[in-house]
Amino acid sequence: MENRVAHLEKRIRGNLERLGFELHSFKVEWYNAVLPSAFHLPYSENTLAFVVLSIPAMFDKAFKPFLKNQLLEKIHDPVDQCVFHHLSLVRENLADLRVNIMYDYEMLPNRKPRFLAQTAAHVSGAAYYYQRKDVQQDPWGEKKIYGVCIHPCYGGWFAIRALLIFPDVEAPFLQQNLPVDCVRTEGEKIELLDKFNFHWQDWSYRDIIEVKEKYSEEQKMYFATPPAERLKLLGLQGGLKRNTMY
Ligand code: B12
Repeated sequence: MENRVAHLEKRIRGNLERLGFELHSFKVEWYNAVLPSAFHLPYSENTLAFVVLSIPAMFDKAFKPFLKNQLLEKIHDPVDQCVFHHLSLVRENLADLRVNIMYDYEMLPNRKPRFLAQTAAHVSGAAYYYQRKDVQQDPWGEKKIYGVCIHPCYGGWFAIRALLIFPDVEAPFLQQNLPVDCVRTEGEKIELLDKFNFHWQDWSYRDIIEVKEKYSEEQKMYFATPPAERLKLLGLQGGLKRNTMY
């Protein structure tokens, strides 16, 4: 059983890591344990799952080649289409196994997200999810404060793209790795949540820790450009409707 999981993980990593994606395994039990039932993933507790992140290299290694080779559907976001394309290839490569893929942008009929990306990143050990309750002396009063994940190598320069769930694979032995609490002090945690909530457009929350690599000027320019102009920026035609900045 352990070998089967290790082998599976190696196969998926082989497909995704060279494209600027990161993969972190977890058990459904860990995710469901911190959420109310309305958000539970409907699988047994030992079910094996992976959270897929894109790191700064994804833009050059996966996205730009994808744009050159594919016919884009204009109504969908090109980065989402690129991620969808590569995860569909993973599915094809695993034709012998059932895999359910959930994307960060998918909503349920009740308008809740299909999965909570930040909770998945935290419980898998990929990136610490800093929330208002991590701060003792809360300065925000009545304001609504959204939480944010920080990756130990890439700070805020990454995105949480998808979950891969293997309904037929049980991983009772999987050991949970706790995420690195890299934003150490109370003051830095407050600064992080302030920046993410009130100044997210200036990118500064992403640099709350020293990072190994961040988005290139070109990648930042792409995400900062209104959707209708984005393809032109990369020398391609056409306008876009969905505006992601991940
Ligand atoms: C809806 C949404 C928004 C909405 C609302 C935000 C929100 N957090 O509710 C809006 C439009 C405002 C928004 C904005 C942004 N967003 Co947004 N958004 C989402 C989305 C699709 C769903 C989030 C959601 O609805 N959460 C529901 C709430 C209830 O969840 P929650 O607050 O985490 O509460 C749960 C936890 O606290 C948990 N819990 C309880 N106890 C414990 C204990 C532990 C240990 C843990 C782990 C969990 C846990 O239980 C709660 C539920 O009951 C996610 C992608 C996804 N699928 O998750 C991206 C996402 C959160 N957004 C993201 C980003 C980057 C942004 C923006 C910067 C940029 C942009 N272009 O949109 C802005 C910044 C915020 C701002 N200042 O406005 C990133 C964050 C990445 C990161 N590093 O954390 C995400 C993950 C998308 C991604 N693909 O990477 N967003």
